[in-house]
Amino acid sequence: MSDRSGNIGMPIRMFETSSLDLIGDAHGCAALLEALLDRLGYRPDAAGVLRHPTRKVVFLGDIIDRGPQIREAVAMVRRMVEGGAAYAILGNHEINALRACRLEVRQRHSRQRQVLKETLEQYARYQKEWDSALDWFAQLPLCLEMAGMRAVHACWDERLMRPFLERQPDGRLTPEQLQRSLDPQSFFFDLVDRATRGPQLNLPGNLCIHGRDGIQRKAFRTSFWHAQPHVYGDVVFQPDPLPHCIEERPLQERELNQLVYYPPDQPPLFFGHYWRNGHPSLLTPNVACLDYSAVKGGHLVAYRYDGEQALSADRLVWQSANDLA
Ligand SMILES: [Mn+2]
Repeated sequence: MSDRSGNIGMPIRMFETSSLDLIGDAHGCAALLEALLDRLGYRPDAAGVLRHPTRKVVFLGDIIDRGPQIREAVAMVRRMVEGGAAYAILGNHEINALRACRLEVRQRHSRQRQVLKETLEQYARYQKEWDSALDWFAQLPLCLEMAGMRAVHACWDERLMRPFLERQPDGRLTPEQLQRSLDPQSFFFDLVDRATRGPQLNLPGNLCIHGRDGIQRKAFRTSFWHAQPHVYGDVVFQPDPLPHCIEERPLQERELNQLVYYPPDQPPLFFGHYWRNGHPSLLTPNVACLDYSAVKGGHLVAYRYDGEQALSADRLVWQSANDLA
């Protein structure tokens, strides 16, 4: 029985383990998620919580939006977290939902509005359930640091994360901090933006990226595990390529200062967010991105972590949308 009596964040039947299965962005793909969990050995208990006898899941955020079964995905993940079978952290899509629905922020980008609209439509006849989901999102942590590893939705920037974790050791944003994260001049804006969206660089001049999704962008997502990047092409980390002429353009001092670096002597770091394609692989021995575009016909990817400080690609497990058909 899960506790519905008010303590929404309170896990029951917790046990300590450093055997964790980290899972990338599910984006409303409940059937795919269930299939992956089954493959990983999670089975429903009497209360319907998917559970493993010795392991727990860490969901890396972006459970909502885009996919066909958003309510089901949220319910499955939430039951696991509340049942002590999993942890979950916030993605930019949950932050976006909280801002729109709780802080009543009108989204500047029609893209964000459009994406959230799909979630709101699926919850349209379940308003109480949506309110309750928002309550639950509001108390999820922005990051996790446990069992010798770190997890965040997009990017771990120690310069922002450490001062935050010193104040909030559980990694949860207070309502005031979430409110303050709307102010682009604030520490909490930088913290939430960096953690859930990752670092970006603006393109020089009037250059634009024409994305496959039909959207033009004036900035690109940057990697944070290269010790000494020299040119734009060294740091671009997104499905859409840079305008051809600037791959070889040297990074300016000012741009180098905007980059983030996660060094190889730090604990293993897991994140999602970046819409990777192809055969799942590690980025470095201590950096793993587990988002392989599951909702766009890619793979839902897990890493089976057992406390090792050097990650191994043979611990990646995935379920592909095509295999379910
Ligand atoms: Mn994301």
